[in-house]
Amino acid sequence: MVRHTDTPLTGGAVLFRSRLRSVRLTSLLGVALGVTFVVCFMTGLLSHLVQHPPDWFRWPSRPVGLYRFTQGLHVATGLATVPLLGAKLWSVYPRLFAWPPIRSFGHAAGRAGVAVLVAASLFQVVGGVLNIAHWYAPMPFFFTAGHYWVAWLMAGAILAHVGVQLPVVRAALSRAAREADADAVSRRGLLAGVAAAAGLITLTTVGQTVRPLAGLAVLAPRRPDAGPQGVPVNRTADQADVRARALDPSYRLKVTGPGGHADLDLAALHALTRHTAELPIACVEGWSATGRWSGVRLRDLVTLVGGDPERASVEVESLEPAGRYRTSTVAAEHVRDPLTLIALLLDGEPLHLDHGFPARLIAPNRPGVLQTKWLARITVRGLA
Ligand SMILES: Nc1nc2c(c(=O)[nH]1)N[C@H]1C(S)=C(S)[C@@H](COP(=O)(O)O)O[C@H]1N2
Ligand SMILES: [Mo]
Repeated sequence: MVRHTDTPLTGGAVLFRSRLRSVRLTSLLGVALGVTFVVCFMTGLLSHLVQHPPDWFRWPSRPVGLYRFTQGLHVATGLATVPLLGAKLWSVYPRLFAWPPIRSFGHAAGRAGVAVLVAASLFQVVGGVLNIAHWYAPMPFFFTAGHYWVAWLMAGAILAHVGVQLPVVRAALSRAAREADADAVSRRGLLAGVAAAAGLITLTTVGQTVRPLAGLAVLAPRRPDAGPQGVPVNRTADQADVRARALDPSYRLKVTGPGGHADLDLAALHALTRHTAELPIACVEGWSATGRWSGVRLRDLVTLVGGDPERASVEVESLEPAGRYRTSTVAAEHVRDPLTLIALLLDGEPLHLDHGFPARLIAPNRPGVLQTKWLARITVRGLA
């Protein structure tokens, strides 16, 4: 059977004696990690584009739950990576102590590439888990920017790694290698264990977005049904420091467009034609929950101030005095969609303060971070 070629330094044979380690095992785990990485990378890139759209990028408003699906997949594959990555690092870590540590320039470059890959992978997985746990203390940088750039670094390191290792992997996974594999039975047990761990993590977290599995979501940081009005909350009114402003009786929603301006108090908002839509909040952190929202169509407000509801884009602004998510842009695709609402009610009741009372944006197929709460101002932009 093929063992890894780097020989651990003296004593290694005793230290690292598991017979399960082999090029074949590492290759199998590598293929599995390749699959989870590609899915995680593509869905993550998509989420980045949706949140920071360049000019050429258009994100549709339908199907309403598309982002819920892609982001649920992003977080689920990221979490499933944890045991796979752990097992893969275990399968090769004796090579860390290979002797001599550097044999040639090429060997040194290869080891440096692997070091970058390992560091980037751990950064992504650990950072992602800390982020969904809302534990930012160990990350003294803006998480999403770090997560995004290191993903590219990781993609480059993986491409280089695959380029170097592909012949090794192909040989290790060939039929001849499989037949010559004396430890196949116990290795299958190990792989089954890793697969079971990945499956268990998925099963106990994916309920945060797949509602029928909600009862099993014991490891999920957010339960899809735990929160006021049956919908979770990421940032409360007190955390956002909007309580006084949101409850102020002189509250007005200020709507500005090319044809005029409207200051709408609660009574005026409630007097406008009301519509109801069943739409999910799909948080980038992987949880989602469907609500029955009622309120005013955004396109009707655009018309009210003389904008073109088919072509206008809109800027919404929160009462929140500071914070990254106090404003968002609603592109024309979403403005014109009749399901895009300035919601006043959730499940027939006035919005809970933590869900954005007096008024919030809710649009189909839109990341949770862009479903701005506690709206203060709506500005209709020209044609975009
Ligand atoms: N003004 C404002 N709106 C906001 C946020 C915020 O921090 N400030 N958080 C967003 C995030 S990250 C999510 S997932 C949704 C959650 O909405 P909910 O609390 O009603 O479930 O609100 C969004 N709207
Ligand atoms: Mo979110």
